[in-house]
Amino acid sequence: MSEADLTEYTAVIAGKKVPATAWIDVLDPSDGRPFARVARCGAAEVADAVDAARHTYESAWRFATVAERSGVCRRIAAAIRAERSELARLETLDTGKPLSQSLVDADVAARYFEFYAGAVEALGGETILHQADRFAFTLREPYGVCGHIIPWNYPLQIAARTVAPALAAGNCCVLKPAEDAPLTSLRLADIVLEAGLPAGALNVVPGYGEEAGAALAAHPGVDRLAFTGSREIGEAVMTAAARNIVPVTLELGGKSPHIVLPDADTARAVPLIVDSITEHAGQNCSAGSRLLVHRSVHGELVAALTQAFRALRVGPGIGDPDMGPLISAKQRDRVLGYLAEGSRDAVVRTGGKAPGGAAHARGFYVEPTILDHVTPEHRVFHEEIFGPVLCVSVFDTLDEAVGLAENTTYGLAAGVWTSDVTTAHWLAQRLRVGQVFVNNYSAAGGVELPFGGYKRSGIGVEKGLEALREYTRCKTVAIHTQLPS
Ligand code: TXE
Repeated sequence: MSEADLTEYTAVIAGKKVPATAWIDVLDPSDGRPFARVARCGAAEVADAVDAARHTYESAWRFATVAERSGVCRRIAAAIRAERSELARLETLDTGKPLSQSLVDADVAARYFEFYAGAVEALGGETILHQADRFAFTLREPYGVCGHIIPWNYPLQIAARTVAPALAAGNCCVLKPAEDAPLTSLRLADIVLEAGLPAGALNVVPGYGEEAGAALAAHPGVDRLAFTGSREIGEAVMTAAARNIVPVTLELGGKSPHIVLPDADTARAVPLIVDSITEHAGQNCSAGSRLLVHRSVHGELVAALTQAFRALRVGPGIGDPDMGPLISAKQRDRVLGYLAEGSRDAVVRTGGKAPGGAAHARGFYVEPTILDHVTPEHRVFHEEIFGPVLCVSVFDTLDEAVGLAENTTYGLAAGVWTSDVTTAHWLAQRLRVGQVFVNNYSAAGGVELPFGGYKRSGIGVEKGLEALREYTRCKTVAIHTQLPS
């Protein structure tokens, strides 16, 4: 495809498409070929976007009534639903994920706007009656301008997850999508305008992280930051936030375990464990990437999982296989590096390499892989591989299971598989993770469920009512109520 044939996507600032001065090619992960190009924004465009957000905040959005904000969010949700197929197709071309997963992403994105449309209608402060001569109450006020830096794995879902509560709460936003998958964020910028959001309330500036991303994180006009991505860049964003003394939400991934006890319903567990590590080829912050299994069911469970992994159809996302390619050559090579090391340290039950054959020759594919008998000495036990790689470890006692689960700096999610209710509660309380799923595992599902990491998985909470509160600040007003005597 020549440059002239590539569809072009430009930044959206103050409701207008901004002519680009430089471009980034957008590759189709299923064959590595460019199919579009996107504006390479830098500090100047970010500054314009922050100014636009500030202007709309001060002149319009902060004075919009709750009914107006809620109404716009509902119309955005309806517009996303109306464009569900086209958004999903774009998401699949951009990220490589199977089409049916992208359709779910579009539905979840719509749900975020719907949920926060309703939630903001019920948002209020509290009254604090602490003295007879004083009436005090709290107001929940928007921050003003919020900066959102998002990754490439679930662009549409994560854009909506972070922007919907911010807008509903009365903030204006500058969104920096990942250079590897920016297209649905830019389409979202059009959709919100068509749905009646004031121009400048959501500005989208695509570009490289070290250019547009760093400029947004450091901009003194940003009142609050939200970042989803790698731990290293999370640290950089938090440092930038510290310099401007602004709050930041960080969602930095995980190494989430499934803990399978002898009394688990393994027939129920198998497909959900498979799904949790192969959905979007394991490029999911809350992927169930470790399996901690009781010795008595280890052989049976690993055999069933191996069979299920081998049956997965891997191919271009647009054909809706079970699993698509990884996002980029960089990510594929990173995962293959872990596999080379992991296959020396552990036992490869299935997978372990890039698939051969012409069908997968140009795309960024990795075989769904099970590494068995992984122990805490191995790097693959601790580090986020971000690929379709399940690392299996064996335990004998519950304390040992908790010890293994805790033996990582991450703490995002965990799956617990048991038919004993006391054990389930005991583990749910004991594990230092932000979400515990008992006899199910669906971290993405449920926009209503708060989601935030313990330990180095991040700070702050996304999703649910908690996230709406996080996009508002608390002001206390105290009124003297003593009549003059
Ligand atoms: O992430 P980056 P990468 C993890 C996962 C993956 C690894 C690397 O383990 O293998 O991170 O992925 C922007 N200032 N996760 O390199 O670089 C960047 O443009 C400001 C977990 O793609 O952190 C993009 O928009 N921003 C994860 C976003 O940060 C910067 C999802 C994320 O990119 C920047 C993705 C800078 N200096 C990766 N540099 C999750 N938690 O779901 C980059 N960015």
